[in-house]
Amino acid sequence: MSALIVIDVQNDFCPGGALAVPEGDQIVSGINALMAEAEAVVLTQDWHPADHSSFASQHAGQEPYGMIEMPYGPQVLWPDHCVIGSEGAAFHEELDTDRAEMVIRKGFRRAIDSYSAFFENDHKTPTGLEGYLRARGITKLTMAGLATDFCVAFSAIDAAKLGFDVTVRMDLCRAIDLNGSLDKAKQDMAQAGVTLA
Ligand code: VGL
Ligand code: ZN
Repeated sequence: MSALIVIDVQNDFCPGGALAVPEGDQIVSGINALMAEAEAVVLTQDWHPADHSSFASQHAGQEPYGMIEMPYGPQVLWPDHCVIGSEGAAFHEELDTDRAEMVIRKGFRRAIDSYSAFFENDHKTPTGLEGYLRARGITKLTMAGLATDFCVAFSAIDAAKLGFDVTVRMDLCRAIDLNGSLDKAKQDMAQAGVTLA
C-alpha cells in the first residue's frame, strides 16, 4: 500500500509568511489533485513553542539564517515561525486537509528541531510516523511540500533509510536554497536511493 506525505504546507512557509519559501503557495492545487487519488494521506505540520531553540530570537547576538552548534549538531537559526496555535502554523487555506487521515506535528520540544517527519534533528528521537505507516501496511511513499531542501529532503532520506520506497515530486516542492542547500539536498536524496520525479 502507498501513501502521500504532504510536508509543511503552512502559511509561514508561503509568500507573506514568517519563513516564506518562494512560490510556496504554487504547489497547493497540484498537491490537492494528488491527494484526491492517493491511497492514504498524511500531513505534517511544523509546530514550535514560542521560545523554540531554532529561533534566532532565542540566541543573543544571532541573526536569522546564521548557524549555531547544538548538542545534536549544527543548526540553522530561523526567524520565529510556525508557533503552536498561530495563524502562521495553520495549513494554507486552500489545502484540502479533509483528505488527510493523519496529521503529524513536529518540532514541539523546545531544545531540539525536527525537519524530518520521522526523526528529530538528533536523528534518534522518533515522531511515531514510522510505526503508523508500518501498522497500516504502507511501504511506498510519495512526498511533496515545503521546503525541498530541509523538511522534504530530511523526511525522504530518513524514509529511504528505513526501507520505504520513496519518490519526491520535485514539481510539487519548493526550496529555501540557503548556501547551496538545494543542490546538496538533491544529491543526498539521490544517494539515499530516493527517486526524484
Ligand atoms: C522547515 C526550516 C525550519 C521546513 C521547518 O519545513 O522545511 N524549514 N522549519
Ligand atoms: Zn521549523
